[in-house]
Amino acid sequence: MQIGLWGRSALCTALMLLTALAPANADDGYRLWLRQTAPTSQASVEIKGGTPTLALAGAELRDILSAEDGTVLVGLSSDPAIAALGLPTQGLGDEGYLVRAMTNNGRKTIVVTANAPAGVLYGAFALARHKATGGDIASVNLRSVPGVKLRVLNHWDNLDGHVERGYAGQSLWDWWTLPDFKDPRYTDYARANASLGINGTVLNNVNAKADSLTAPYIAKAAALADVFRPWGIKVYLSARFSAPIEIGGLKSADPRDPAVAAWWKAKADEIYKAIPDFGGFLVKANSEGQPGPRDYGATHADGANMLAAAVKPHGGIVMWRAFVYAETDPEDRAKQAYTEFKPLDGQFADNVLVQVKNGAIDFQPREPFHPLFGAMPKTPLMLELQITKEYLGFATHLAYLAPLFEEVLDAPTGQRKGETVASVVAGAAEGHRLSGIAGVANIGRDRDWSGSTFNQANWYAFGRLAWDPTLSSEAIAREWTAQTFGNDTRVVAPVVAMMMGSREAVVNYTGPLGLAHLMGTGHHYGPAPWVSELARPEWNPVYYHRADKAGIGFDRTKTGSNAVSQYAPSVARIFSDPRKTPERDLLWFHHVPWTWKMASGDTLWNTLVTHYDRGVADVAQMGRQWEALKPFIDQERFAKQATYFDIQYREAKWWRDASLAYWMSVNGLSLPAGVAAPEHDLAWYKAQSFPYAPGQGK
Ligand code: GCW
Repeated sequence: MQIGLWGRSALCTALMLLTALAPANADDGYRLWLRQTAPTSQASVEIKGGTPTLALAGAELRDILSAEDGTVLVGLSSDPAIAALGLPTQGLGDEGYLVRAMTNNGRKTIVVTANAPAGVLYGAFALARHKATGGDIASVNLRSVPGVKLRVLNHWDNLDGHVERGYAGQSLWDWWTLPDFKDPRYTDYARANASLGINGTVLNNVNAKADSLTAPYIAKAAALADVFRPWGIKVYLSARFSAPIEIGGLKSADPRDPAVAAWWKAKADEIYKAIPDFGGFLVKANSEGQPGPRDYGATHADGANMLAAAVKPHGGIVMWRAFVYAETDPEDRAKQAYTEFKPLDGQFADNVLVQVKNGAIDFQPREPFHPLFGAMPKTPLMLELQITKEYLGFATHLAYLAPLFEEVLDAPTGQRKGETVASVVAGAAEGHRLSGIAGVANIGRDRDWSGSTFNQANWYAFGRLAWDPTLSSEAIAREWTAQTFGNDTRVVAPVVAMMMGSREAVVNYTGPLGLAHLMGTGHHYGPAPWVSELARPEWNPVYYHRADKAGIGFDRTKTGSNAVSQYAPSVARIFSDPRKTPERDLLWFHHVPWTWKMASGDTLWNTLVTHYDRGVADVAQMGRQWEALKPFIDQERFAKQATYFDIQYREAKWWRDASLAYWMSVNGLSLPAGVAAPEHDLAWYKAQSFPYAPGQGK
């Protein structure tokens, strides 16, 4: 369309007017939790040393500290000016930091220091967080060392831009315009991660294409690595195990074949030429149709070690996933990873980590901790968490995941005295050199990065817990809220309360009391506990809940699959006994009658109904709490979230109604007096279909 001169200026005036009328506090969420506005008078920041990372640290501090805060001294602990101060920098390692206010030559000074540049950057962000959460600058004294070495995002991003289980738009990586165009968002992404201490990112989906390992894609990954490097972030790639066949022209990918090993070695050399600090490979092998060493009768250790040898000369590592369940194995799916991997303990090369999901099935709203934690003491186990909400309401539902992460980290393994999943993962319990936590990212091209403001909190919480697995989910919620919505207790207290109850609400309306895997086929959106006709038994929700006229739940005790025997005896004893098993996990481990008496004295059936109702009521309550916050939240983020609560309420009710309609069709029971009947009959719920639901695998 042609716009004439007059038309254009009228349009400009109209636009200017519109801008002037728009609420001054509109906010699209792009800035995440990094929202501090520059001070009117900047502090004097002295950077000792010339690395790009130190310069970034200095720039962050200039943006947040004002002249009254004094002089800021930024640099490595080895710098003579800083060494002369005699600060306790021993034990900070490569990434820990020290931030301290002191008087130096009679001048008020804040020192931000570490043994290596990345630590200084983390110190700068820690100071920013301290300030934004109301901390005093004049007396600041912060010291922290990360509890876990590899703090890595896993992007399930395909090369065509589709993100598997992604609910925040297309992939952030525009592979087509890389390596030439380095979208400024790549820098903003790196900065956000660095602010949390995330130090690695796996760029492509674990359901990998071999193309990622071809020369053009290595060049693209190298361009991203160049952007991320100054922010302390290493790039990793998911490797397709059959790549030697697909792009190498070999006949086999057998890890014991010297030609295959030589191909990977040459490939690693090629990658390291382009990306000298390349982190290494992540591998999903022999799982859900992916190729792997088992195709050749070799073990997972054979496969991992062959790749580990290829990256070892360059200091690289291999993250080998334990998420396996065979297409032909009739064993309880919850047992298969342990069965396969436990015997391999001690056989992995010293630059391999085995990456284990938090629970034994698949990122359900609640799962007991994975029995492999504590059971492979000779192998560093990397914890894999899912930040994207595949099973917790996609982009729209508010489900703050830190309580879920915390629940697994705090779980005692029972294997050794005082040992928890966190201490296994941190490597401390078993004395490992390597340690790691991975999070399946919830980041995409959506303007607000994660599909909703509250989803940003899950990215944030992942990063904070990966740095310090002992942090409490509530403390993290508080600091995130203060930085995201402003440090006003009238906002922080109610928002934190909403967040803290939100995951349990999702558990209650989707699968209370240990139920799991009841979602729709393929897209995983919405309830479908009735599904029973899929080819493999463990694809069907009925496999997981085992509801019949008499009762409900999966018997994983001696009388059933005996999955409980994979836990340490002290833990197994608890899970074997339905009276000792925490009620939240009851139906995960036990098949019990509908009339089973719960601790409250009420029946299982009535209790189940109460949980569904509580889940829906909690969502309604969150919606009301949010409404009350309207005066304090900018219009744009407020309105989007208010709509999302409407969606969540509708869907929570749908989960409850569909589930109850189905359970009643199985048990023939009626609802307790006063409980609302499902809105539709079961046939209606079964008839719903969602062909274009986002995030599906393809
Ligand atoms: O959670 C399931 C997902 C798959 C995913 C798989 C995995 C990347 O539904 O989409 O594939 O787990 O973790 O490998």
